[in-house]
Amino acid sequence: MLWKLIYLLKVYFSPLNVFKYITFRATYALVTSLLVSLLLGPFIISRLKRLRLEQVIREYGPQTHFVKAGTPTMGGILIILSVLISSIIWFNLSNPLVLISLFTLISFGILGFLDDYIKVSKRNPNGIGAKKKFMCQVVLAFIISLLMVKYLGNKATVLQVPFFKRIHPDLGVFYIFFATLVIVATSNAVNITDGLDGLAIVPFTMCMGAYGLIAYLAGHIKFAQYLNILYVPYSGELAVVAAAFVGAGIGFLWFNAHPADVFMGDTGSLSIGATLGAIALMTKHELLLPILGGVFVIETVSVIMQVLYFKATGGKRIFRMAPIHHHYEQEGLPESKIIVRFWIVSLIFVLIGLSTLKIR
Ligand code: 57M
Repeated sequence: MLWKLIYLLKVYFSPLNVFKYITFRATYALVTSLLVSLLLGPFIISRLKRLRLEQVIREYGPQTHFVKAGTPTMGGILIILSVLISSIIWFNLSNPLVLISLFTLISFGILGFLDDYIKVSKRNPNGIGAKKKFMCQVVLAFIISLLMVKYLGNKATVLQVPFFKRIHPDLGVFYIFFATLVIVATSNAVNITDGLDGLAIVPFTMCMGAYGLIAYLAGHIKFAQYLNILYVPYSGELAVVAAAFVGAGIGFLWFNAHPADVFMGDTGSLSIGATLGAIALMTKHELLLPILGGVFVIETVSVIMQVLYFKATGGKRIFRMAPIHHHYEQEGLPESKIIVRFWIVSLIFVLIGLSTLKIR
């Protein structure tokens, strides 16, 4: 928001006119959140250590994880703070879609923080409890979905289908439930994926970068017409929001890269996942999320397959351990190799997803 004050000074210094451009503010929102996360990181990590907010490792997990015991968790605080500081300077806080994004980040961040805090401070691996956490996610996502329908206007309940420019199903009142499902599913998919150093933050950052580009195009009537995508008024400002997340994601990776100095915790995974789902919905490209976020889909499906097969066969497993990143660990692959290969797969999914903007 501070950018508006600087912009007003353009009467005295005309180059300040550049502050009104989304591309300019997105660039500096990314730079700001990146620098803030790099500067705040060591301080936050030292505070998490001093407060003994450290990860407890499950005994039945991969042996290679035992050395991780004591790694500070709840590092998602760093991601959230970096985005919020960048938002004060560069976001258009009078834009309802921007405010919905921030409400999603903060509300799911508080939920994740409470879960982490109980797990770590009370040494209770159940946290606030899976059922209670899920219900809170559903209630928050439902509220966020109601806000979206209110501010996205008459196109709110319309879906765009990748590859098919003329198919625009309108879900009507059912859109609220669909949107709630997208937000909860994305939040939990990122949460499940966050099981190796950097494994969740890089695909998330790639997806956010893609949605930043999509938001810019969908919010620009000429680009929207050229690409035959729905023009979503005011969604262009979500490009600045997405850019801030990209910067915060890269900054967090500086500390979460293998061997990680900090884990994001549910504080991070639930909040960034929910916000990714919300931005996918607000740019009206929610059906692109399973393609762009292909790694999150693979991770989640591997768990569903494992649990269903385990129950159906009375104890047999498809994978040596789910989610699938643990399967490769049990196969003997080094963690760093698994992580980088998942990043490469994520990049392929993002490029395929973005190509659908043209192939339609
Ligand atoms: C989220 N949490 C990590 C860290 C991170 C149903 C089942 C799939 C649930 C799943 C589960 O518990 N998921 C919870 C994954 C945990 O990471 C913490 O959690 C936060 C994210 N929410 O920020 O604070 C562990 O992951 C490792 N880690 C890193 N680097 C990172 O940057 O190494 C995390 C971030 C950390 C650390 O070791 O402790 C997690 O894995 O729990 N359960 C599982 O994923 C378990 N799978 C399992 O039980 N499979 C079963 C059935 C149920 C499918 C099977 O295959 O038969 C595995 N995870 C672990 N141990 N840790 C296996 C057992």
